[in-house]
Amino acid sequence: MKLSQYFLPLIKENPSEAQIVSHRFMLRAGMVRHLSAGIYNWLPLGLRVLRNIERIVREEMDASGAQEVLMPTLQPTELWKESGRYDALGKEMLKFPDRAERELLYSPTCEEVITDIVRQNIKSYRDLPRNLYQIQWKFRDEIRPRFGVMRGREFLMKDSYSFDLDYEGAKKHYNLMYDTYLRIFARMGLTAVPVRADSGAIGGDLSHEFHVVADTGESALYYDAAFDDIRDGKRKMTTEEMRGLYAAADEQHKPDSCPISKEQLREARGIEVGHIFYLGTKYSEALVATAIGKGGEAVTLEMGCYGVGVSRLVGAIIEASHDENGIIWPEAVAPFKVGIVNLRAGDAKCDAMCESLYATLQTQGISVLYDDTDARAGEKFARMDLIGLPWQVIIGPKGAEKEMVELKHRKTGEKQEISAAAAIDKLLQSC
Ligand code: P5A
Repeated sequence: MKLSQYFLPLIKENPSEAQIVSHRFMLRAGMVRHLSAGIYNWLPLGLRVLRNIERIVREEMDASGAQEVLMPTLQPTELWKESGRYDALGKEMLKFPDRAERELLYSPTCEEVITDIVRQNIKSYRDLPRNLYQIQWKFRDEIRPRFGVMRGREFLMKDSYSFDLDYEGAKKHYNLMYDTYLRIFARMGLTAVPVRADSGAIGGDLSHEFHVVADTGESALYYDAAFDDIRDGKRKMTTEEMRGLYAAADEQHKPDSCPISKEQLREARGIEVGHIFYLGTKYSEALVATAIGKGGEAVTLEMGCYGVGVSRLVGAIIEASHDENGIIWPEAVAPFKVGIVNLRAGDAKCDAMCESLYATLQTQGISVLYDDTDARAGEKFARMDLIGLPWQVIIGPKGAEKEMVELKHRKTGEKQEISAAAAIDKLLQSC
């Protein structure tokens, strides 16, 4: 993509409405625009990141054996009367009548709808177990939407729901999702701390929240210092080992009975990017979702549900990875892998070298944003740093004479003067 053609409305000053760094940078970098309280437009750069996050979630969910479905954003409220949750979420539920005065609800979550699908279409133990997921917009009329996409009213969630014949099956699904979530977040460059948590209005008696440690997080966390070592690359652990580490949300942490020493315990703020629940038969009993078991008897299905905050992750990743100049995208979610900066657009040598590099990288499947505008060098550097692409290739008239470029790594700030050919090799290896 050429920057001269790209819809990338940048903002120079810090927007006054943004209290935290991710919100500030998302507005300044032209990723999103505010439409109404807790409701955002996604512009091209932001949407590319959102889609990358979706792709990672989808790949890992598919690899776990889950199958993708798509449920509507609108639901009839009758199902919520059946489940007994019609009043449970209070004013967070956005309800409204259609022209026939039937009440609809903009989906805040889908336990009822998925249980309805399963009760109508799964009849026997032969059709089980199943784990069905979707990536779909939700609406919760939060009293205090804030921090941009982090606590929105409309937000994108991956939600999945597992159905099993017995507790052992449900527990297996729960553990599988736990491991899958650690993998999903690791692929995004995040170490998420899984903490024991309350189940709230979703229900069930076992749940874990997955948190990204950040000062701007809305929750208090208590956890084993080993998680910090894993994040900092000082230590490697399997998910099995991680599951054995102590970690609890505020309401679950009891200082008197905490199993690890004060020295080993860390207290920090966290952003909740995922939440998994063992539900038991709460919904299957109310909505009568049963299947015929091996002995011919009707079995009420055991359920679990598992959420990832897809749009929240965009903000959470920025909170975890930035400096004073802007965003530092982990490679896997970066909107483009490489930015080419032409320091003298209009100069025949510079233009030719940039165009050739741009074409070569794209042919190799590497996404590139090419700054072909005639802005000043300082402005070009500042905006490349702000939008945070992992690699910058800077081409100016002096270097172009010798077929040399400057390759800058956004994360480390490391710069090297190398030949265009060597830069291509390096980018092919690392992207
Ligand atoms: C799990 C899947 C559920 O809704 N039902 C279906 C369960 N869980 S949850 O914890 O309430 O939400 C799952 C994840 O969605 C994100 N999230 C939000 N993101 C942005 N703005 C919001 N207002 C918001 N509310 C929830 C969180 O990441 C949460 O873990």
